[in-house]
Amino acid sequence: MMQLYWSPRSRSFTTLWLMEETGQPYERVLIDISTGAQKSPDYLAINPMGKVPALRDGAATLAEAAAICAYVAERVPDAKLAPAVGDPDRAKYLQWLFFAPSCIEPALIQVYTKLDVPPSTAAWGSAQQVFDVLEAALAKGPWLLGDAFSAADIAIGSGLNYAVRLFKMVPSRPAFDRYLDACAARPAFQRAETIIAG
Ligand SMILES: N[C@@H](CCC(=O)N[C@@H](CS)C(=O)NCC(=O)O)C(=O)O
Repeated sequence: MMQLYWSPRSRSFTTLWLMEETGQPYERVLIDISTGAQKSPDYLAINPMGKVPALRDGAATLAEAAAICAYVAERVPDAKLAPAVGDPDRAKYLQWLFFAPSCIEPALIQVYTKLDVPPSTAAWGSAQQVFDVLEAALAKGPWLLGDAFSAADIAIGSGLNYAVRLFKMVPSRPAFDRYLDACAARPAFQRAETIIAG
């Protein structure tokens, strides 16, 4: 059984939602970041960044929420969380999966710190551009890949929910509201919300 290392009220939410979507049993291992448990030698051996979430699957361990999304989507193919290799939709699936940590995360840090970086230098362009591009991608819906929900929606939906609804760092837009309502209506999302509350 896979083990998910997590902490309440943290970015572990993405991976809790993911594991709940698989419908498979998994074990939650509490690493309470308010106690510093994430800096213990045992945990640093799993994630040298000393951050949650992380995952153990037998002899394999990995960290980084988006990587865990990719890993679990492949590990539990019956959950249909990723287009198969060779399916043209897999291209956009990978693009949006990487967009979450590569563009949404730094865009939010930019909003938070008011960091002034030329858009041509910043890997994410600008926060404005990131959310404009996301709005266009979500215009049709219901999901990033159209009718098929995927692990990319878990990575992007978690980030957007954090930015728009939990921390109100980014003003909502009609496409964001529709998408976040659809995410929040998923039973797995709701179970993850209960777990993350601690
Ligand atoms: N890049 C990581 C970020 C994980 C992260 O920022 N985790 C925070 C909680 S939200 C953490 O563990 N902080 C504790 C610390 O740094 O001591 C991911 O996407 O999984």
